Amino acid sequence: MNELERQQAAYELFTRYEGNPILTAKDWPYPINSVMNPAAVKMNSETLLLARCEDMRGFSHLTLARSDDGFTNWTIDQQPTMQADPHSREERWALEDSRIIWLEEQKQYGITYVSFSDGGPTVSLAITKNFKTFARLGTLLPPEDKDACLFPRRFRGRFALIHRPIVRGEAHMWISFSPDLKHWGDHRALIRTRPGYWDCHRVGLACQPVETEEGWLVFYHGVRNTTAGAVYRLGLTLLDLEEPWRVLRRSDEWIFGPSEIYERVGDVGDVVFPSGITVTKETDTVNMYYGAADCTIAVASASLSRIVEYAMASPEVED
Ligand code: BMA
Repeated sequence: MNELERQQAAYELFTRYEGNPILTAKDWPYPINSVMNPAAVKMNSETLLLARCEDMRGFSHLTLARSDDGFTNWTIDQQPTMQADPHSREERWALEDSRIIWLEEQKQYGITYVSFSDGGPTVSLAITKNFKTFARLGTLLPPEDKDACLFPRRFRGRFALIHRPIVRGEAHMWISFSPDLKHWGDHRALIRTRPGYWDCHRVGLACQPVETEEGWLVFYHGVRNTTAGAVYRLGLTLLDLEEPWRVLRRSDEWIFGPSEIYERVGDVGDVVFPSGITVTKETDTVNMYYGAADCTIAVASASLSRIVEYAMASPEVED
């Protein structure tokens, strides 16, 4: 692929579902202002979304929606599935933006989410087998931190976590390691903002990492601040399969950005915020779920092999 072919491929990777947005506040069984930024996973043959809902105080909680085909006929929990505990300093204000990964060793799903603590946003972990009962394991790292997800298994004996701390006012993606999912260290900057680019002001993990033969596909959101506000778009990286702290490839261009009216206009306009992806290897398809303009949830689909092909055609990253 030459550069122009690669840009064309980036533009064509994802196709929006014609029924977008698939979930809005009006679909909810109880009053909310908006719904956005869902974690996504397939359990048995069902698609589960753990959506962030903002109530009319401006506080968020997480609620589960399920569908057989991942596009229509959503069954939504009648009340919040995971609420912030107002008596806990750790999650005083809200629960936001979760990601889900299947933990192979624990044989449970690991849910990393933002808990808005007294001291600012931070990353917490809960585990569940069934999305009905949840064991909350507490915060993983100090504030200010967001956009986190575990990998499904250990690397050289240690679990790995991608997250996005704010350090010296800068928002880069980091990777940290733990022997027990509780004590974290060996923190390393993984993916940085790029001066001049569409992702020059902030980057953060989008969906949970996707394992392929070529490496881990890690989608991330990139932000550019403009005179009209921040624009949130999606980029792609490929991490080494055995050593995920090594970034092999990174897309030059964004691969998905706000263009439809429901992505451009809302509580926060010009935002696409993918946070969950489901993969069906038999049909070579992925469904990517995203918050649109901090108001609704939408979905776009792509061919997994074309994403990998595009990632392999993207520039190599120097250490
Ligand atoms: C980020 C997060 C997301 C939100 C996005 C756009 O910082 O707070 O939840 O969707 O901003 O407003």
